[in-house]
Amino acid sequence: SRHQQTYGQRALRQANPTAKLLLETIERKKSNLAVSVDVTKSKDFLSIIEVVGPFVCLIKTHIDIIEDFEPSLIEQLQDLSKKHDFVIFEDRKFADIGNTVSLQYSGGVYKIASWSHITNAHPVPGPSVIQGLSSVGLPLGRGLLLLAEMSTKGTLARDSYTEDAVRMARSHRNFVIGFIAQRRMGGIGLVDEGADSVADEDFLILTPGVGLDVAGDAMGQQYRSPRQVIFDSGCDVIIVGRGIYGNDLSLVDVIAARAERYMAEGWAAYMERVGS
Ligand code: 5FU
Repeated sequence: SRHQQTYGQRALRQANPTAKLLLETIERKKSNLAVSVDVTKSKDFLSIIEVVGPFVCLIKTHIDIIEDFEPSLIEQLQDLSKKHDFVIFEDRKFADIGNTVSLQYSGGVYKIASWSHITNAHPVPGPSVIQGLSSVGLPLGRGLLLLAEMSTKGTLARDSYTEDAVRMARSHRNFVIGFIAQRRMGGIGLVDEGADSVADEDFLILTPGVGLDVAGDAMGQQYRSPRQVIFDSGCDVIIVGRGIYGNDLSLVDVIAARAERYMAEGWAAYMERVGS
């Protein structure tokens, strides 16, 4: 089945340029690791990306938590993306009417669409959230992930909500490249409508809530291991934040070593999955 194909084989079949870029980057760097850089100072943000850059396929940002944000930070992020060959994902979680999200995505202080290859949206408003974002992002070749599931305790994104997210994505396959989710979905499997077109769809599954040393945090986060995520659940990319940058941002060698460890575990689980 699809999830036993290699990332490189899957890249060849993707029509969306961002989905293709991510799969090609994973294959080239032999890394299915994304690092979530959730720090509040530009200096720390850049120094963490500089040290983990060689080990990642993707850097995930929350640009609105940076206290000393200036537009030049985006140029530096883009320079690092070229230098280290990674894709950029602003984890904005849009969730409003189409007109509002199109303005939030294109404008304001951050102008997310101008620099972030990938962003994401909650399905809660219905298909109009995709239409609004797509009006901005599709002409730029961007890709969207729908939040079909979350990693948090007590999440409401489950059962029929998750199935409807898959149906929404299916109707917008030119722009929706996959899901934030805890397991493989789309294609044959969850919400299999039986159509031929379903058999050849290939959504990317990016999965947060990954950690090797602790089970969760004090605010509802829940962690699983790279092997549980990639091998057991058939996801494509592990997203790791505090498990890599830790709580002492000055320990750059330790941060690099942790990134290397998660990269190795994520890749070993993938090799096991594709049977090589
Ligand atoms: F959609 C989600 C989700 O379901 N869980 C998450 O943890 C997003 N996240 C993000 O992944 C969250 O906003 C953080 O940026 C990151 C996880 O960070 P951690 O430090 O690895 O817990």
